[in-house]
Amino acid sequence: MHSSRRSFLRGLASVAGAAGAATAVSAQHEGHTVTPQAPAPAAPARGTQPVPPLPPDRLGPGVVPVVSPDVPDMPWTLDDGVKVFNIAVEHVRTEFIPGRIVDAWGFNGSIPGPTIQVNEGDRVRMIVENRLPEPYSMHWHGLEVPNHMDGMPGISQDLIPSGGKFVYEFTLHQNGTFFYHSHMAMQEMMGTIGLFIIHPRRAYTPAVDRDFGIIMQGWAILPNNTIPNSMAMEFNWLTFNGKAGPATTPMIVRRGERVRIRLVNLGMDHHPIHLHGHQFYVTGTEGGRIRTTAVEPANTVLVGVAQARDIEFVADNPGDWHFHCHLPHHMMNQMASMVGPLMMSHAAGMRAGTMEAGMGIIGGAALGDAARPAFGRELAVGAAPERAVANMPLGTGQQPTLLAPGRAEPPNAGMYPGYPQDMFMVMDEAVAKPETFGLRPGWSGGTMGMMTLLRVLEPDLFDTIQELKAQQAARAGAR
Ligand SMILES: [Cu+2]
Repeated sequence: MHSSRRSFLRGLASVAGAAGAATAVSAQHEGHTVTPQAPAPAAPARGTQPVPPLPPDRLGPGVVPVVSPDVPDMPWTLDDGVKVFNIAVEHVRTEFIPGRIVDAWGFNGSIPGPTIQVNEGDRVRMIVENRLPEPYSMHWHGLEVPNHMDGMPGISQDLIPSGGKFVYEFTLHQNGTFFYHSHMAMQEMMGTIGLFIIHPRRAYTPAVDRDFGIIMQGWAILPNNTIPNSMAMEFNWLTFNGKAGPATTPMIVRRGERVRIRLVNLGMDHHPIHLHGHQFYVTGTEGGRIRTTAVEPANTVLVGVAQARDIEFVADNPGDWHFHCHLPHHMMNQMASMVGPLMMSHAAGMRAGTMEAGMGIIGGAALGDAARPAFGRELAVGAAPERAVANMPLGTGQQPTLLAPGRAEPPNAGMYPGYPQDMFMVMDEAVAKPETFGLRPGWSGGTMGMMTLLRVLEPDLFDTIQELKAQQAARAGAR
């Protein structure tokens, strides 16, 4: 049963391959004289350049694996020289910050999906299983694959029905930062994206010591809901690799190391990503490596939707540095205009409302006078100071829906009556992990939304954190 299924899948791939090889014949208009053109200089067809393959389980000389904080790597098996990936697109329950539970869509239990890491020259087979309640197809963003492997619904393939599978197979002749995602717009907004890193045969010059990968996503999730509104045009949760600050795991580097960070953006907003304490060079785009003579220094790089940007720098300024989107609204959690009375400690239950009545939040129109204080348009003056308004699990009263059992509540939650959000909410303990060891107490208060940390550490602290990580891994293994 199992082997016949496998050969069926393989057959599916080869049938698709034959179809894609068919040559289109163009019709000529009658009566027109067609002047024969000189043949174009011979150029290799896309995807046919000979690339000496690496041993499948190795990276090229000087290449270091990409670390994508908070996201696992996608495992693969080898079948007759082909790297085989099993990718299931499915519902995933995740947590943006402690207590903020989200039900969205991802791959293999992760949002964004696990990071694919392969080598230039590899042949890969992607067995995509659709566990969504609706049809699906997978697009390989930026990859020069045969047309019928491109995952365009209707154009290049039939959609994969719910419960179905489709096998993609192609050879990788590029290198750089790519990604995989649904080609159905609303599915993109539900989270279906993952990194697809193709390592070069040998390291770029100069080689880096650390290589990180981060995917940016924006979400519209009403208070007391766990499911993103994929049609919304206003976004109140912004994530790096599926986590919002301060739950984003810091990037740990040793002082003096050369670092690459790969940034990928898929959503409704462009993100200017800023690094503190250092200048960097933009060394790559979603199209591949930038010529060394063309790089320019910066400390902020705009990563547009559907773009990738690689940045590189020497981490020679010791300390803990913010690395974040610089759009002010993207440096916050649970945006104020979507919160208001629903989160009040004395609110009598949920008021579902309607979209028409104000983004589904409160009674009355969102732009009407009644909603002015709740929407933060009358800060201090008309903001109903007797009301405790918080953007987080509240310190007082009942908060029945989103607070996971056993979570410590931030001590200052709800302490600014009428303020549209708690601007400085310390939750060091709730997000503590080896990578946060040694941070200044209170650090988590200023790290929200699309923010993380680059920690440029002296060897002692760097080694201590590695030891803590090893202990944590050992504990997890023992469990
Ligand atoms: Cu942003």
